Amino acid sequence: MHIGRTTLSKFVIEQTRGAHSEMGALLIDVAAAVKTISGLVGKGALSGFSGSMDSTNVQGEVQKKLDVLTNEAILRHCEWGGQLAGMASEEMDAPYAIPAQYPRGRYLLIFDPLDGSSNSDVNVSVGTIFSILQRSTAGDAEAADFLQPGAQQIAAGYAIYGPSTMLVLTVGSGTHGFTLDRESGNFILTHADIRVPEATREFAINTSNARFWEPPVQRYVAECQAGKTGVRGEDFNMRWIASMVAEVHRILMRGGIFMYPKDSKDPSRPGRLRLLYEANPMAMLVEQAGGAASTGRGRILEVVPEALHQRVPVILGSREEVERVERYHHDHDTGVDRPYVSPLFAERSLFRD
Ligand code: AFP
Repeated sequence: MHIGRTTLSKFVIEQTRGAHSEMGALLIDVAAAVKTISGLVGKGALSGFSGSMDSTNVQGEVQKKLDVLTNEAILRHCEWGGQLAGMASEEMDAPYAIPAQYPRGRYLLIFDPLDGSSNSDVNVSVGTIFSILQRSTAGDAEAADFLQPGAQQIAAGYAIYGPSTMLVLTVGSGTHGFTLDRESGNFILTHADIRVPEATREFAINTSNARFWEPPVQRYVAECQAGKTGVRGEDFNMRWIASMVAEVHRILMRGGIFMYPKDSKDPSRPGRLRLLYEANPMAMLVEQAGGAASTGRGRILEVVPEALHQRVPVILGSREEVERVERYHHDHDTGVDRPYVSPLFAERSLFRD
């Protein structure tokens, strides 16, 4: 029993009173969608929805049945309330227009309905990520309306479907975690004002891409791997779940750094993760918890988006480590990390052939 404890509904109504009270109602609908998805994902193989569809999404990725179903769940739960001008998602090429029979509002909801979905077939944690922006006027949203820097987000959050289901949320005043009480169906505030530890000895990166990374990331990871024997003088630990939600959740709980940096694997992509519905909401949550989120060359929240499904390098987590990786990028870009070569030796001369 949780009588007297703060429910998500109570929290959002209190936090959004005034200028954003309509957004409070929207967040309650998002939470209802999350409960539906939690039920679906929690059934595992019993749901009959494991495996892939015959379709691909706009990024050319094969869609899982659960990608499509969870996308539908969010659309249906959130389209009717009159708070939204439109929705956009990883699973839809273009923004979703609110059906004619429902009123329109000024908010924009953009989401990844099932992040890490390749993990769902192997019973590893997955999640939902969402971001809320606003339009200056009510009416139907176009793709251009979503192209706002992350610093303009009004709210952001994720749900993690792990051993327990949690919803982690920011409305711009701290990052707060709610745990789903499966008996009462309520999200209960269990992690108020989460703070990311500033220093860490744990990093997360897909090291199979090491040969494609830029030198600053190779330098940082090599130093972590060298541990006590290297310049850091301390041993590090490494984790990789391949589910950004699970990775960010661990970092919010106990610190660490997560990197999906720029690489040369596919030169048409500046990174793997999507700016508007993966990087931006996570960056806002991490910054609101006292951490940092960077592309390596600047704050993620200041990137000006050019396309709905744009990708971006992501380096986020404990502030000291993110700043170190940024410094290594700066060293590289300014040549500080390269040994000085005398012009005498740089040219064909007596000393070189
Ligand atoms: P999916 O949602 O397509 O499974 O992708 C998950 C993800 O976007 C992110 O959650 C992970 O951090 C990252 O991809 C994992 O990528 P790799 O498979 O390249 O490690």
